[in-house]
Formats: sequence, C-alpha cells, structure tokens
Amino acid sequence: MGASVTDYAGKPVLPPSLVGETELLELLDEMIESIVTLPPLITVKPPALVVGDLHGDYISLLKALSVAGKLCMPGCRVVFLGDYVDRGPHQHEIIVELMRLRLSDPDKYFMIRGNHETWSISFRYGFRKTLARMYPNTWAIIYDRFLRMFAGLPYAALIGDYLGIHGGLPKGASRLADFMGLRKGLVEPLPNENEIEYQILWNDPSDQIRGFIPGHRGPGSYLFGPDVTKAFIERNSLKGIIRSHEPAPKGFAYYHGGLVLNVFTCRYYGYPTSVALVDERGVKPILLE
Ligand SMILES: [Mn+2]
Repeated sequence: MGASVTDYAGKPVLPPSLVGETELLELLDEMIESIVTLPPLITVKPPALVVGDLHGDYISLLKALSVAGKLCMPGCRVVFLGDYVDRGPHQHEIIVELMRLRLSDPDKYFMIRGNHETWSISFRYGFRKTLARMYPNTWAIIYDRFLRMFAGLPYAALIGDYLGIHGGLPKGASRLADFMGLRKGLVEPLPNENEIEYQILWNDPSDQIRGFIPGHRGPGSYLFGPDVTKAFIERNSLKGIIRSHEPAPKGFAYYHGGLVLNVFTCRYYGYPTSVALVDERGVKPILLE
C-alpha cells in the first residue's frame, strides 16, 4: 500500500507500530471503563461525521478524520458505526487508534458495535489470527479482553434527528425507548436469545419488500422494508437512519426513498468509500477521495 495520506505538513502518515501487550491491556481496561456505563443508545450532538465499516483500512480512517477536521471544526463529533476489525491489513492499528481517540476526547469520539465486534465473527474472519501473530504468547488474554471491550460498546447512536446503527432496524423494537432497554455486556448476542441486539448488528434494508423477511446473512437476520423505516421514523420523530454494513458500488447508497443512508468506509471491496455529515441542514454523504 502506498503512503498516499499526508499530514498537514505534507509528511506521509503511516499506521502506528506494534503496541506492547502491557500497554495494550491497559488501553483496553481504560476503554472498558470508559464505555461500560454508557447506555445502549447514546446521544451525540451534531455536527457529527459518521464513519462506516473500516475493516482494517487505516488510510480510509485517516481520510475520514481529515474530512472531520476540515468540514466541521471545531466541536465536530465523530461517530464510528462498527466493523473495525477483521478482513483488512490494519485492523489492530485501527482499533488501537480508535481507543486512543476515544480516551483522549470522550466527548468527541463515539464508537458503536458492529457484527464483527463479536466472538464468533472476529474468531473466524481475521482478528483473532492477527492478535495471535502479533502476540504469540499472550494473544488469548488480549483477545479475551477485546471481547469484553466489544461487549461494552453501545448498539446505536442518536445523532440529532438521525439514528446511527451498524446493520438495521430490528423486529420488536419500534421505539427509541426500546433501544434503551437493550442488553449490553453480551460477548455474543445470539439470534434466538438476543433477537433485537442481534438484528441491529445484522439486518439490511430492502426496497423490494414490506415488513420483515428472513435475510441472506443466515438465521436470525432479516431484511426490513420501507414501511418499517417510515413507521419507525414517524413514531420517533426522526428524519432518517444512517447505517453501514454493506459496501456500495457508488461509495454510499440510499434506501427507502432516501430515509436510510448507507455509508461504507473500507476500500477493500473495490468500491469508493464514504462518510456522512450530520449538521443543522440534515445529513449528506461525502465521498472520500
Ligand atoms: Mn457488518
């Protein structure tokens, strides 16, 4: 990968080098302490930049932060919609950087949970192996601590009049108050025991259906139709939903007549990448160059 991102002095920016295991465990403990008491639905005041799936794409993270710096300084908040780990080459660097950002300024940086911030997925799709390679003797302790941290992440963010979630609207939670009742602390939300928590991480919107139908991502995941979104938005006096979870050929995508905006912030699927800006004018997608 070329070092195509530079800082404001024009120097190339590269991912941070390996963090020692003691430092990493301390960082994780501080992070757990910082998020464990957060409600399942957090409130974030606009202006805010919303960042989609990163999946180890460090350059896209830097580009997103640079957009945040240029477009909405000062006081702009940054909300990350999950899927930090697995797949890409810098998943460890990404999650370390995000924890550092969060701890350096908890009123500015917010992270919610994606379906990859779970045991079964991060075990299979790269993150566990990455840790095992980087920390051959202590990876199991570190991985366990990461799983505890992931379990402490909120499921959703109310950003002004927009709901930010990783996957989609779930069956059985039609009010924001229902989101406040979601169960945090689950290392592995299960499709048949923690249906709502699971679906928020996994569901996808579809323009072709009404209501909910079983999705293509396996048992427990659903597609939700435009009628679901419209009713949810009206009932909760919202303006729209911002989500990620699906790469979009144009870098971002609208569903449900524009009520759902999908942004995706990882380059490794071969598509352009995007973030969303929420301010007093509403929400708009921004393609990352
Ligand atoms: Mn996802």
